[in-house]
Amino acid sequence: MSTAGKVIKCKAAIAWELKKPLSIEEIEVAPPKAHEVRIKILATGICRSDDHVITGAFPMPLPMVLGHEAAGVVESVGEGVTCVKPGDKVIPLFVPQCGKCRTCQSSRGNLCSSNDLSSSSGLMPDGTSRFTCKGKSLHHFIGTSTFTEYTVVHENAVVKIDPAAPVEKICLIGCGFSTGYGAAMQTAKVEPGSICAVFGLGGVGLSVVMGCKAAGASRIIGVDINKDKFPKAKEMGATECINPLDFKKPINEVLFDLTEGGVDYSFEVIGRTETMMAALAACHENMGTSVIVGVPPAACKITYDPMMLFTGRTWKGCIFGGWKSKDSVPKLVSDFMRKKFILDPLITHTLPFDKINEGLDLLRSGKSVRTVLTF
Ligand code: PAD
Ligand code: ZN
Ligand code: ZN
Repeated sequence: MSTAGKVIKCKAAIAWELKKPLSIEEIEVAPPKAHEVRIKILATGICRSDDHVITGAFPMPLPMVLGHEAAGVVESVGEGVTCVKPGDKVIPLFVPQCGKCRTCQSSRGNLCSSNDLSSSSGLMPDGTSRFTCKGKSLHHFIGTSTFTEYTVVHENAVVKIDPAAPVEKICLIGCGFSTGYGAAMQTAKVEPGSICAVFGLGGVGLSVVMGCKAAGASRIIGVDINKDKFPKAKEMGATECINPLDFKKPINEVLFDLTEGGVDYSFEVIGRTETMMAALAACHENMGTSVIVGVPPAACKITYDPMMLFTGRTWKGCIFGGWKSKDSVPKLVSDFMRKKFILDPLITHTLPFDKINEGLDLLRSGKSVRTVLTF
């Protein structure tokens, strides 16, 4: 019996309060309105950005259905949707691409003005929610919400991919992999022979390492306070790894000495102001570029000597690796299918959706790179 046009009752993980485990409950998912798409989620990764909402570092209105790195199949579409149809395999896009706004029209940017990262309303573009639980309305997370069996997204925030792609792997193209790989390839535009430093060797940091390697970097220095992350980083392309806790000197000075004057490209893939500053200071005073990838913690400011930039350093940031999402995600999936890159080493754990809190604990304890939840 078709579910199109009807409310679907299904399981979802709800963040009711800060710093509490997610609660798996039955929710109601309303049918998609005009220009919206209802998706059956098949696999979703757990990203540190989801946990940042739970800790309060990334403030969002609660209660909320988190999750933003997923793959699924279209269950039904609202009026006027032509980009996908029921049965299509898709990836939801937390950075949408409307094709009409100033950023979408420019060849340079990717942060479509219809995104809900900047506004953090927790609602669909029309200002309402499609989720309810026990009579209460639940918020959507950055236009995606994938910790649920069914979700509704705007048509600008979903793209069709190769039906043969394995969902439990390519879900990482929805965030972690693309964010890291793109930070190196798209945002920094790492050149062959460059020296790179990657601060933070989680799922996103390792994807930066992969991007630096693919771009032909000659040295890729991994920096992490958890040395258990080093073997995998080396497997993915890091030429050396260092632990700031092993040195008396600040880590930027260590990197400066190791590279005789600083790296060409540094990436902060942790989300801490101290390491953002250290990554900037670690790059060459004139030719170095530092990219902020880690989500800056709420209400934290950085004070720095403008001489750091005056001498010529470049400081940038990127969301979703700088990729225009609708244009790039299907291509990245095709590149994966053609074995241009691999995702297996990033996936350390696969768990059933019910074990989502176990997956979050694995991330917090540093034991996992990516946990993928299957439904
Ligand atoms: P993760 O927690 O798996 O990895 C972070 C790594 O940093 C871990 O290996 C830690 O051991 C390490 N670390 C922590 N503190 C320090 C320190 N002081 N010095 C050195 N290393 C340290 O997270 P992730 O890879 O899922 O995400 C990394 C960041 O990227 C996080 O802030 C997340 O919110 C952000 C992110 N940004 C985007 C974007 O679009 N910009 C997308 C996805 C994730
Ligand atoms: Zn993410
Ligand atoms: Zn746009």
